[in-house]
Amino acid sequence: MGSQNVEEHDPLVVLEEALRGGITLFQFREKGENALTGEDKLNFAKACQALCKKYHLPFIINDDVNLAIALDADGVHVGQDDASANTVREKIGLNKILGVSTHSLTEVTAAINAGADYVGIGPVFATTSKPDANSPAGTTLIEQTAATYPSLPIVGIGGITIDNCQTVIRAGADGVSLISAIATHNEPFVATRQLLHVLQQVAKIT
Ligand code: TZP
Ligand code: MG
Repeated sequence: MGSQNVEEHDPLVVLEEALRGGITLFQFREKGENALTGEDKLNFAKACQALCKKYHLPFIINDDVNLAIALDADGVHVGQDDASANTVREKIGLNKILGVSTHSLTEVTAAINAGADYVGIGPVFATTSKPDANSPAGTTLIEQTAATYPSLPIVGIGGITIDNCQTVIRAGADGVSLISAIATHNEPFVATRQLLHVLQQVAKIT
């Protein structure tokens, strides 16, 4: 999430409610038309990181490897158009989390070879949070990846809600990554709690 994804609440309130509600990792993703830049972005990132520390949860940064290094963040997430996963792994070292967005089995294999700790696969469903997202891809690549690399952590992303998140886990994902289902909910704490409950139910039977 970034400040640009939030509608009615203060983004730090949304983040703290999500942390209290049970998210397991936060990715700082400040980008797009209304995103903060420069000093404002830096200060907002620091405030998000402090909240994640308070709840003892990983704080990772999307795209901005230099910011991740400057803040000693817990990791970095890169897409196919960002710095190459190999370069990022070299820069951040082996003790940080590296996540890579992938859209084909070839990209998944390359991410593994570059030292990715997990892959993001999506958009599974239609999303309004990423204007340049590919068209919805469903769960096929999640299924193929889980079958090919059973021990690789997979997160599904894109248009995931309380009503469709179970499909993503059943397809073989280990977790879901989502923005609007929490960030634009009028009660982010309640939204997170409910998502967690539904995900725990499906995890028991998969
Ligand atoms: N990458 C693929 S879809 C997406 C990103 C960053 C946006 C996810 O946001 P939402 O609101 O959960 O669809
Ligand atoms: Mg990116």
